[in-house]
Amino acid sequence: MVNLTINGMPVQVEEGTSILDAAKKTNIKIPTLCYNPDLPPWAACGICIVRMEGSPKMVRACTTPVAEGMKVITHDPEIIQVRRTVVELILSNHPNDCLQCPRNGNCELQTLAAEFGIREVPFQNIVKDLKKDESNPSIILDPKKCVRCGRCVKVCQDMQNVWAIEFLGRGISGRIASAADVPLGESPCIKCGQCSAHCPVGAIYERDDTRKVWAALQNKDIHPVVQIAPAVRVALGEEFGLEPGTIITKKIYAALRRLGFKTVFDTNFAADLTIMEEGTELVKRLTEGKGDIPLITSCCPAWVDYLEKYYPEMIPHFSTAKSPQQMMGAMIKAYWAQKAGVDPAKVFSVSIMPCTAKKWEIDRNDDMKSSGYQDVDVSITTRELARMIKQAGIDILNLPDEEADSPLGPYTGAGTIFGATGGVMEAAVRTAYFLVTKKEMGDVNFIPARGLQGVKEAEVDMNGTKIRIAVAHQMGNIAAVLEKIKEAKAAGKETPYHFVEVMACRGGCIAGGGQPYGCTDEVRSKRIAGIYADDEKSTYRCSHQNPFIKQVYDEFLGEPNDHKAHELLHTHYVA
Ligand code: HC1
Ligand code: SF4
Repeated sequence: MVNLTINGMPVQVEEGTSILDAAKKTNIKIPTLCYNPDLPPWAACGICIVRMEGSPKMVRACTTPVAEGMKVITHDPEIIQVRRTVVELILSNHPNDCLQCPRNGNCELQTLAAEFGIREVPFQNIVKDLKKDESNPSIILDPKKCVRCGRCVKVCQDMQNVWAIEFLGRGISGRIASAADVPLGESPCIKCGQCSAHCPVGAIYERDDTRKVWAALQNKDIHPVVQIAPAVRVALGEEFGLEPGTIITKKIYAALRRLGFKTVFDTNFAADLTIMEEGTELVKRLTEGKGDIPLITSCCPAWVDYLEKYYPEMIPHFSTAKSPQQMMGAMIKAYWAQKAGVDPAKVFSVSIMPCTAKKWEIDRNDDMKSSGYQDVDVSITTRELARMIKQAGIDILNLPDEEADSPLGPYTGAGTIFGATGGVMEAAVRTAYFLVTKKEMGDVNFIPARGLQGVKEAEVDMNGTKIRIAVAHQMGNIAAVLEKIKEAKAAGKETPYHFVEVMACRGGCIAGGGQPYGCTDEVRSKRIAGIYADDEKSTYRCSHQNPFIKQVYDEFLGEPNDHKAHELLHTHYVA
């Protein structure tokens, strides 16, 4: 341990701790802009400067480790003036059009300017004439607003291992651009939105589709139907001042009705449906030798895009089951509309997702029109829904609890846990165990699949049938798992896994690119805890136990993986 003082206060921290983190321990916040707890610090912005007692020299708190006997001063008039000048210099290259900016109200630069009390900038305002790139279906790049903090590039290259964006040029003429400066829509971008979730300003943000939704809600000829994804319920509350992980599912249902949706369904129900289809597919591949082992999950669209682009030879391993979003879309127009006597041509189907890639998925290929119509018309993120609720003046936290509509609403705990890394695996194990053994699992908690470790491995014993599984999240962690599978195959060895779950974002969908800003591992853990709390209190915790799942198979689909289910609920992939 290292002993030092910060502003005269003694503090003891582990060796290697940065001054920035040590200060946090004494409840001192040193301002930052380029720093983000998900990423290693790289001292790009210079706002976090501090000095040692009695020394005129200033050092950057994010990259300077503590040392025994250090006497750190984090705030004095000169330090504050230097920080203010750094902010002023950034503002001198910034459009400063806060009122029209998508980050108005939650921009880290705006907050710094407010905290430093900047009233005028003593430097000439020179903003480069750079064009907005709107070629990507999920995210928009506005290089004019870039503050050159480098977070998005680090996220895309280091966390996600995609390398779709980079810095072009140096210093003041540096700018963020897609790799090789092609339009972002033509780049290798997988639409995960992690760059937008980590950008401190409005330089990269989600495409806003709320106007399409408002238009549908105002059209009297249209029947607007909505579904909400598992991870939305434990994060939307943050936009209204609640702690991460607070579950407000029933208030979201109520708010959606007040926005004008006539029917409110829950993607969790479709997650149960996915488990019936994917679990059956797994058991068939294992017991009938139909298809490649391991089976790999395919409900995360950014992951689908990644595999199609980078590992096309692995496509036969993908589950053909559509994602829950798309299964719900198909079921709404092909099944529910008929049952409810609503013309499917007049149904407008909206999904609320934690994810920006879902905007791309709704149009991924013609399988997304399996009902004969566009199965999901618009997908909006949690952040977009929060804005709609605020625009409508809905006091969501004081709404009465309401239920989702039947039969595509009621869900099991297995459906909810899809939102956390390892959740699809755990939900599949609960049902696969039943399909293989014809018995219910005693304790359905499958702990080895849980937690934030990048790759999790385990073995499940299903009455003597041993199934090896792997769970990977955060795209940069995936290659190792895929390479292990490929190596074993090439060497003619036994497969290292039978079933693999992959989610593109760290922590799974709870930390998707469309979730409320400010996601750290602490926030991820709280949201995950919310997901498992929802699971624990569910009446049913296994997808096959959902009475409404049984109903849709009896009334409409037949058996899992049968002809009708294949037509509506499965898809294909292309290299
Ligand atoms: Fe997800 Fe899924 S879990 S992909 O993270 O399989 O987005 O929440 O809706 O479709 O259910 C996202 C979440 C989501 C799908 C489900
Ligand atoms: Fe990279 Fe994901 Fe952003 Fe695309 S959306 S540029 S893949 S971080």
